[in-house]
Amino acid sequence: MQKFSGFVPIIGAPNAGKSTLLNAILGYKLSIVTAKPQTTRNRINGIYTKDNIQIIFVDTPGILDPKYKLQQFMSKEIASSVIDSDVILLLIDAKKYERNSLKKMYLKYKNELKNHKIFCVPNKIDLMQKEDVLILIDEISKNFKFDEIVPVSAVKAFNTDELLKTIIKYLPENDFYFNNELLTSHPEKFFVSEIIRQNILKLYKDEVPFSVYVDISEFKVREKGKDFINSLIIVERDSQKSIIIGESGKKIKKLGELSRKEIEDFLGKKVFLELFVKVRKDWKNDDVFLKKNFNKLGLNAI
Ligand SMILES: Nc1nc2c(ncn2[C@@H]2O[C@H](COP(=O)(O)OP(=O)(O)OP(=O)(O)O)[C@@H](O)[C@H]2O)c(=O)[nH]1
Ligand SMILES: [Mg+2]
Repeated sequence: MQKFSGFVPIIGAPNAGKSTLLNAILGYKLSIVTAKPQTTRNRINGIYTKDNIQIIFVDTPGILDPKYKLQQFMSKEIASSVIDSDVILLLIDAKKYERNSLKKMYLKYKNELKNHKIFCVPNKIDLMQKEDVLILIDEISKNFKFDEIVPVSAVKAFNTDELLKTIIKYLPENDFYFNNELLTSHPEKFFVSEIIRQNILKLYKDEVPFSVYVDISEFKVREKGKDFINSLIIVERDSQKSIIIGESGKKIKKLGELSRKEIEDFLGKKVFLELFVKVRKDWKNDDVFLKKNFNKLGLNAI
């Protein structure tokens, strides 16, 4: 049987719903989602395989003008995910549509990637009246030359089947890149660190979650008994270390309990989770630190 396969990055402004869309299509909570912008920091691939079709969706960090080195690394993750892609999904928050901000992203990617197919995917249409969605589609089609416009609601998985069908029409004939059963090519360790980071985003306020890097320093799989996971929560300043730990260690205990349960659900087995907090001054601007950590997780594997 002929096989069709390709890479489909999901790009767009922070908080547009890119990770939610990836999870909705896969039917699995792979990528972390929070109400806060700049949740996703790396490109994360989710593999959809059905019959003779394999689509490697790539969730990406939100598009922004980098203000510090971590954001530069995040932007590089977007650039490297679009370069070898087949169809690009430019996701927008339909409720917050502004012609000029779409134009900025559209021109950037349209000019850089002349031979790529680009779809516009207005998301969050569950928050809109049907007539307003039609007006929006009309506005976008009059002002831009996207290959397709497919509105969706990622949260309700509404019209995501239509989106899949439309992507499939554009897929090149190609052998599968990955084994049929694989849901992602990233290591488990990466998702374990993301689960902890998601809970940090939920439990702590203000800039604290954005000053945190979660490193899995040890992950021992044990045949008998629980897996052993040691995680380092790296912060930028001493004051943030005390906030993460909380009064008499209460806060970090809660973080550990919540994360352990979710890691156990994800891995399908019991784990022993140890959390430590360490200060690395201004790691968000530390080239050596960022290079080492962005490469370490094997995220450049695809
Ligand atoms: N009502 C509604 N909310 C949505 C929809 N899709 C996503 N959201 C919400 O929007 C917020 C951001 O979702 P994410 O999936 O984390 O957005 P993202 O684009 O991955 O964000 P970054 O990783 O920060 O760039 C979350 O609170 C989601 O629940 C949708 O279709 N409808
Ligand atoms: Mg995201």
